[in-house]
Amino acid sequence: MTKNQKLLDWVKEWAEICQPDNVYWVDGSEEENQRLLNEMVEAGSAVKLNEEKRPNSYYFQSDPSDVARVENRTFICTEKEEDAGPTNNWMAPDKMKAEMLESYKGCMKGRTMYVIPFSMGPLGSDIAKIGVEITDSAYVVVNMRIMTRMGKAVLDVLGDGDFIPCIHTVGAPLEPGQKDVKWPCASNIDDKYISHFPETNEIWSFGSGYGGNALLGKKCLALRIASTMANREGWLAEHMLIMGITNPAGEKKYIAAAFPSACGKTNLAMLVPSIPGYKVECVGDDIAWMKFDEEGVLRAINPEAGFFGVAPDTSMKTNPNAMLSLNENSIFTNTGLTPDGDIWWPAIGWDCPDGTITWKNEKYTTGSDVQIAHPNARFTAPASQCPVIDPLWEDPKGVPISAFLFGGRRPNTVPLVYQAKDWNHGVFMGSIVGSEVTAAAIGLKAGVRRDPFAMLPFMGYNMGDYFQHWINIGANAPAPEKLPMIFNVNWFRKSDDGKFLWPGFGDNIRVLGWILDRVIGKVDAVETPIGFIPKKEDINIDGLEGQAELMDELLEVDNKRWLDECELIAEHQAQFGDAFPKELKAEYEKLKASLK
Ligand code: OXD
Ligand code: MN
Repeated sequence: MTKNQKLLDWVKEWAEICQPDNVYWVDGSEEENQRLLNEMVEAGSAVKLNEEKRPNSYYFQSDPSDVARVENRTFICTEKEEDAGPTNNWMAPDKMKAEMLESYKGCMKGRTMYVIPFSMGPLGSDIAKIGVEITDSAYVVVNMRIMTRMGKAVLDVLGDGDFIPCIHTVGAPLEPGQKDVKWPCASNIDDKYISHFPETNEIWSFGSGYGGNALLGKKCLALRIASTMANREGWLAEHMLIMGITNPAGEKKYIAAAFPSACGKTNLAMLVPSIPGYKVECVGDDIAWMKFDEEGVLRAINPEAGFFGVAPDTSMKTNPNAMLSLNENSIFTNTGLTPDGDIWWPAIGWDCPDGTITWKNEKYTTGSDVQIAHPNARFTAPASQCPVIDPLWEDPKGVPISAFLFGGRRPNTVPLVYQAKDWNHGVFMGSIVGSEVTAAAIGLKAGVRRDPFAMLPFMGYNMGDYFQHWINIGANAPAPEKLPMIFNVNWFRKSDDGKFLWPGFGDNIRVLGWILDRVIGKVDAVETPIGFIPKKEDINIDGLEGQAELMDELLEVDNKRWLDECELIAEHQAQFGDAFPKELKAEYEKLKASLK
């Protein structure tokens, strides 16, 4: 086990509070994994999938009240409210802890308390961080085994060093003799809490067993807590994919890209290029931690070890490499379960078999009107199974980043691609990332939902201070000429009659190819008020029928529309008050002036 006294004391303290029937230290072995999975199958909370079709894979259905991250119950608890900023739910740490401790008392009665030591990042990397999650969910244990490096090896690396304590419970104690349900959780939304204490690096989660609410290494540690550590220590913890791109001349560069949820980040991270000669390799699909090395190069690691991807719409057409990653050793949650023991979701690429069991455990008969998979149904798959995983994806030094990409879903105004004029301008571009939403989709006013740097749900501190942190990273860069170039892309621009102007998916390599050419210094670009856009002839559209006629509209920068956009940007900036960096205000003024 461990001789780490802080860890031993902490586990003892929480065992006394939560009162589990027993405490079990997870070793991370395959034997242990099989035992836990078998126990869940026997208890009726998991189904083993057909061994011939999907070896060593398991199926789960959550409680219908516990299906996604609960943003309205996610809290940043700092002494001063302004340190959480205007975009987070805030509560004072003492008040939150007092309230939650009442709930934690006896919350694991009748259950096992699992202690999971885990590393975010390759074991021993000096960018990696060690956490320990206490949980009463075996589902969490088997998912953490895919998503992180976990178990005994982590304790060996930890020694008597420091760790980030993460407490999780499903919040459903069992009375003596009480039979467990398939997916225990707190049934009332107000009883769920996902609380972060960035000043003391602690995570307390109560009441949910699903995804980012429960697998605490991911959004809670690797983004919310890590973003505050990165701010203090001068590095970057970002909601970004990392990919390597090789061009036909054999030149390879790595880029990191941030997009709000539902913009195809996992698809882009492992894209299959539609034009010959290019190669894409995936380092990570969700999170990037980045630090300067001794030469002043910004290097990135993927802190995760697996993909926790949205299943619906994933298919051999939209993302063959994701589909191939989940052929075996995977976990599926809230998809459909077919009569022959496999999984199904909408747009998977074949018809749903008659008799499929839905995520709500109903039976589907052909033509019936039931929801087969929840829209946020997920697969958990080892990254090592991705056919295009990058050879350096576990390199403890990380990979050198040459470019950052931002983007969102913008049916108008924003061109297919444009490049920032310099670092601060690029930070400005990141700060205005957003996607168009329809009123129906989220029950709010239709318009652009700003999601700066795609970090809105994942910020551990004041977003205005975060913008300043990005400005400072540029200002203090050890070798400014080696800073990544910054780009914005928009795959989703539409014509006035509502048709997409760009094919997307594998054809996005055509835009990435231009970005690579800019990074290498192969092509010039056209300066516009918003930044540099490609010369039309520099984007390869060979073989795309009818595309040539669309390029002017796709790359158009309409000053009038951008002046309207400036009004919206001003509204967005106003919420940050004094925390808003003067450098970004200056970028805004420059943009406005150049549009007139
Ligand atoms: C995710 C998200 O689950 O960004 O990765 O919502
Ligand atoms: Mn994400």
